[in-house]
Amino acid sequence: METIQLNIKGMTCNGCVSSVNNVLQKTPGVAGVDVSLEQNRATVVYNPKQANPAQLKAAIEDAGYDVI
Ligand SMILES: [Cu+2]
Repeated sequence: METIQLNIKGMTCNGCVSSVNNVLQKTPGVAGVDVSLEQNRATVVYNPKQANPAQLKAAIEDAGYDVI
């Protein structure tokens, strides 16, 4: 397992946090997600054999947020 922190732009409320949480948890290979509204950050634990940072970033962007 690997852990990555992604800085996210565009989250304004707990609904946004839930959206980001959901898309990340639906991504194959993701084992754990923690999204912080205060820090505008998602911490993701993933299996590098099944997921990669580009896929995680794409999932967040597809949900309507920017990864910076
Ligand atoms: Cu929101």
